[in-house]
Amino acid sequence: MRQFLTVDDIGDVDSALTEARILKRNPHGFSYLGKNKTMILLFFNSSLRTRLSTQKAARNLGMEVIVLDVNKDSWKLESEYGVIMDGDKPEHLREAIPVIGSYCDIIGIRSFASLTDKEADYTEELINQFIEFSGVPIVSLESATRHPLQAFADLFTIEEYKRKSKPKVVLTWAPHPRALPQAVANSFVEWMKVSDVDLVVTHPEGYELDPSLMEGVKVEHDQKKAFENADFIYAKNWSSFTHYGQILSKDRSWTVDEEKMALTNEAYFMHCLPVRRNMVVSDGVIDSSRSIVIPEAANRVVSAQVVLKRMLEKL
Ligand code: SN0
Repeated sequence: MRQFLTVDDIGDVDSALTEARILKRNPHGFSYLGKNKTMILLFFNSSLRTRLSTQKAARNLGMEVIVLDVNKDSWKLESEYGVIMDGDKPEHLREAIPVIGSYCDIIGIRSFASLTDKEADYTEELINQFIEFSGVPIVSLESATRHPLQAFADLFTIEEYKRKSKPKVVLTWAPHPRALPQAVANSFVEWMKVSDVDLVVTHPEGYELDPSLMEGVKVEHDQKKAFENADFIYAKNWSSFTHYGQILSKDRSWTVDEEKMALTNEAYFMHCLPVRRNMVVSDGVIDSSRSIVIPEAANRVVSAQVVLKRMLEKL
């Protein structure tokens, strides 16, 4: 695997899940694979789970890991081409990317959507430059439009907790004080579409996701109706795709609370975290026995480890 950005990069999902089970049971069984190999993790944005779980996964595989907070610890990087660099950015990505690539065997990158330039975000301008110029395999640690390590961990978690072969999985939009990317929702939809689940997406008008992703996906604008008989409730805020990057609603009647969870088939509650309590989800739901946000986060090590193992095997 030379890149991990979308669900297409993982190939057969069932074999990826089988590998995840093996690695979860035996996390240190392949520590020879990463011997004398180095991974660099580059963060253009904040991270807790991704930063820690990806390091843990790389170390389980025997790799050395270097973490760089680009905005804090490095030169400010210019990304535009053809500009006269007389401003506050001393280094261009065109040099920085191959330099970073020369120090390591795999690069992981987190760089959120700008939410101002839809075209640049949805063509994945930044991560594609890393793919083109770094000379090493690239792992998305959340790019402008995708968060594949999260969605893979989510799918694995659903597999672990499901009580029927084809569970009903509901992705619900929830209110938030800030404009957030669509990446987590996009990846969740993309990974659920290739899995054996009955997926329903619910959101207020104006929060339609990228139509090319939503082809064949059920949308129910009545959140309560969507919750009926659900086996998993996956909550997430995202900003508008059509009115790109805008907050159209902060309506707290969309908050996931006990009353709505009572409509479900004793559904499990999931969220990628970090989560705004009593905006996205009530304390009562996230603190209940139905909440699986902690095991879901723990599975981030597993999804990262499957991806890194496959990359190491192909180096
Ligand atoms: C990011 C997002 O894409 O939604 C990362 C999720 C893994 N979330 C946030 O930036 C939340 C920040 C906040 O203010 O709550």
